[in-house]
Amino acid sequence: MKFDIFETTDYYKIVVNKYKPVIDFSSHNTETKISEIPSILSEYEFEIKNSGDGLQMFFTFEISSHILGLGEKAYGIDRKRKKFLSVNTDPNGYSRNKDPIYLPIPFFVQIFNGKALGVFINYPGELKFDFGVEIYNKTSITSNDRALEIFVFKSRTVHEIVEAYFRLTGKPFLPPEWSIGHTISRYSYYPKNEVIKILDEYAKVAPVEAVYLDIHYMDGYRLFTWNQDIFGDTQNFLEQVHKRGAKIVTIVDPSIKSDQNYKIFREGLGHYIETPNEDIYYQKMWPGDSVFPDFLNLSTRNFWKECVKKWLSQGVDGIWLDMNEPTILTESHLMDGNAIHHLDNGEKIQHSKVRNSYPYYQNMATFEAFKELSKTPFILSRSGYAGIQKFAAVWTGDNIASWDDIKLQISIVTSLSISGVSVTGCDLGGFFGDTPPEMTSAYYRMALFFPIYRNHKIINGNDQEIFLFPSNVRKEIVESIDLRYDFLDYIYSMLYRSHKEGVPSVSPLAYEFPDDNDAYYIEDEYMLGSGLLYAPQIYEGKQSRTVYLPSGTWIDFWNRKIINGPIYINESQKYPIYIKKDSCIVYRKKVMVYGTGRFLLYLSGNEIIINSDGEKVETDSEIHGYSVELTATSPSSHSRS
Ligand code: MIG
Repeated sequence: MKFDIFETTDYYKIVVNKYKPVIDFSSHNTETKISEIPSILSEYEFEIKNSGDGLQMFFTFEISSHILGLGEKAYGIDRKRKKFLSVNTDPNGYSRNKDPIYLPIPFFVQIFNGKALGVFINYPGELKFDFGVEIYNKTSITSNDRALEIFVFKSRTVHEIVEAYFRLTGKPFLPPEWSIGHTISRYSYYPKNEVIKILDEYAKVAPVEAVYLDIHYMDGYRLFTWNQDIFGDTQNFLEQVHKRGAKIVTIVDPSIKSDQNYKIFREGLGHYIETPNEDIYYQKMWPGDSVFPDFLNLSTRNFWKECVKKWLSQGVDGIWLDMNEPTILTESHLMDGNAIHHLDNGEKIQHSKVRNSYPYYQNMATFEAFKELSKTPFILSRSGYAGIQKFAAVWTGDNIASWDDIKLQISIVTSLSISGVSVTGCDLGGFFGDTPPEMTSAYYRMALFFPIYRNHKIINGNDQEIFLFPSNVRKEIVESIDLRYDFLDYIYSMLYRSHKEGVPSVSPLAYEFPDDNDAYYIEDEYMLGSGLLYAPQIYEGKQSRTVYLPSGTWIDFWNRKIINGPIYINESQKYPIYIKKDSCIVYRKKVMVYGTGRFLLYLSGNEIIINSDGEKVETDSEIHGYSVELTATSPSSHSRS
């Protein structure tokens, strides 16, 4: 086994067998080569050995350890006593305990006895993670390849490790404000008059910031075309949508129809993934036989960028990148592992060794297209890899509507966020299945503080436009949407902070309270920023629930009652929201400071720093801040009118 170790102030990097990373995150860092084995590795009895054609790595795993991270997994937040596969995969719909799904991230934090170990395996081929399953007292990671690189973070606290991971793989992009409002989607809305009608109906009940157009808008599923019969006079269509204050986000797949008469196919020749015999690799996708841009290659990315620029120039506002694991329409959904990518240095490399980096590079090129047009980027991507947060928002794909899924989405979305992907959300209402109205309402309630808030449904599922719902449920959902808008400035501020400082937006309680064993069992509550805890009512037919508040002083947002944690309480409020002492939120455009501190916010297009008195410092913009007195009996509660 040959490996070299390098260090920076943030991490040790173990380069095995001279691995040249397909995504080089550390090239900008000043690293020093070291010859000693760092003590953190000895402490965890780190071991690496050959196993089959690949490698196996081991770390000690104590019985009371907890494991956070790994990106998008359809499991609870604590990954201990579980095995996971890191291969971008379209699972054909998923419910709890399906693995893998679309966006695994090979980064995890192991917490034990008040100390944390952070590990990131930078290798975009298949990896297996095993946290104490095959070997009771070991974390083990297996690859199919002998060359890869391992980052072990130097810090021993969860927050510092996650922040160092953000520094290494990149801070999240800042989404445009419209993208975090209420947005709607359907597989598929068409023709254009229907879209306009839906917007007009919605206008009577609730705000809609954007409509997502699914695959049927295209001409025979050819990328970057409109079906003229249903979206003819596109300029007029886009104008009408924009006049109604909404944006248009169009789906774009990676599959290009293999058709000599299709201009984009011809222009892209030379840029497609190949077979080992240097033929063009093709497979079935929506348009029939399709070819796939080789995004790992710079000239391919430039070709793609030009296509996206032309497309956006019409007035399209955002791009929705689906099927980019990449997925094809075969039984396994997986491309042939022997298909060939061409790297920029001329090297050829098998798909199986780079698969997970495919959506990363596709998103990079798409993002640059926005930038070159000086347009605020907005991409919603289904798949990705470590670092995807620099380019895109991510949604959790084809969930199957159920009461358990409503809870599961909290774990998935918050785990993505602490794995770097802070702009995330799930299909409200659930993608697969007929969702009863009150269940759709529970999705809206649960996701109240998720960065992305988009209603979406499969082609043969029930209609879930809320103006169609029975009046009692409609009222309930409108109430959730209104409440989200009351907090929208705070949600946006937390995304701004994530973008600026490289920290998660939403998180599981265990991220904020890693030394609290109980917190790892709490999967029906989440935090937004470090100051707001939300415990949604998500249990079928129940109006109350148990809420856990970890150690510290909490303020019930609705009645300003002070509650000292750790404590389990029974809560029957419709929207149980608690503010941690010494934090700051924004509600209905008011900045509210609870206790003391100094806080970074983003309001009306400006960065604002607030001091303890609720006064702005270091800014010119107008704000109406005040500090909230921390008394148990304050009469001036701000309950909803
Ligand atoms: O399932 O484009 O996850 O959101 O509506 C087939 C059609 C492909 C999967 C996406 C889903 C989208 C659908 N797509």
